[in-house]
Amino acid sequence: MGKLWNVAVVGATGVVGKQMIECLEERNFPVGKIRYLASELSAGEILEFKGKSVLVEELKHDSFEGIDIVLFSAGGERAKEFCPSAARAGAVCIDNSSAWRMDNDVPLVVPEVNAHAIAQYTKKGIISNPNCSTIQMVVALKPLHDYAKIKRIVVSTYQAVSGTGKKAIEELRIQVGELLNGRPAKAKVYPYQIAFNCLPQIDSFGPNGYTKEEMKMVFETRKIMGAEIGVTATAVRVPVFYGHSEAVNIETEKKLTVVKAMELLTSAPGVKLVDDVTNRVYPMPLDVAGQDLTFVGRIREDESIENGLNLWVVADNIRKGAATNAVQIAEILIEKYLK
Ligand code: L14
Repeated sequence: MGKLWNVAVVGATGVVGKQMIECLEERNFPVGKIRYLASELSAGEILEFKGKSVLVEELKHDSFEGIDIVLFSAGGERAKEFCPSAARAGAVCIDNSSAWRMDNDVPLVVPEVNAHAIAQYTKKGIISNPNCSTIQMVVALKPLHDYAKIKRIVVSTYQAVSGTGKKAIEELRIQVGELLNGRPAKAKVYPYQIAFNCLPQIDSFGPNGYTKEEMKMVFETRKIMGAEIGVTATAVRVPVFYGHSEAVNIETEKKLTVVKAMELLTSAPGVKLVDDVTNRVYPMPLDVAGQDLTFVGRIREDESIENGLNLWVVADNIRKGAATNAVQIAEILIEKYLK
């Protein structure tokens, strides 16, 4: 039997934390001891791991003794405070928040795109998991970039409520129920009603008029792809529970035909091409929820410029956009780097 690793899941009771646990189970990650950590509010809950009960403990600075790998999904504030403690205890922290993503000493990793960057984990003992919308976009674009060199990306996102967490999933469910019963919908998590609506705001606005979510796509894409690509984004919340969709327009240096793009995407890691418009076949969030791949369809030439292409990219934001990506990083970490 190979070596077993002691794993802590921080934010274990959250939507992403629970999915991380499920991914560890599904992928048969070689777990020795498992530890579930969460805020004071959730401590005391019992969750399972492979059929055995595990108590959720309160996250503290000394929670990480004897832990090898921490899967962290408890928000930026907690990540800023507790990832360094985990690293000091000798663990490697894979953090899902935006807290460490743009730190020069922290690798920002999508295994299909820049697995080599994992080597940089030694600098701070932290690896960042990118933003959900960024992950699925770079998985789809990397093979196209390697062939034709992408100069510019224009992306619009259609993001599910699950990205915000349990309360937002509940909010959409309750609003739909209330409205169908002729009662008014109350908005608490989002600034406006999300049921039967679209909100052109994800996260807060910055001084340039873009939201933080939009700017994450700009900066994170460049860091992961290791290229000075121009990126401009519009991030929109839609009344979908699971699965982010993206309309992506790229301008390339070299000509990239639809046929060539399809060929590249057919053999690309982590991608599934779902593109047969004569039979009305294209990816949709309802179909991809629960799956780990990034689905691409609606590939067509942008006839308004010389070298342009349009694509439709869909993935499960809680899986590939968060938990699966983090566990994939952990798999490479133990296979190549940890001893
Ligand atoms: O940077 O959908 O990971 O509200 C956190 C908020 C992803 C989107 C991040 C949402 C974001 C999420």
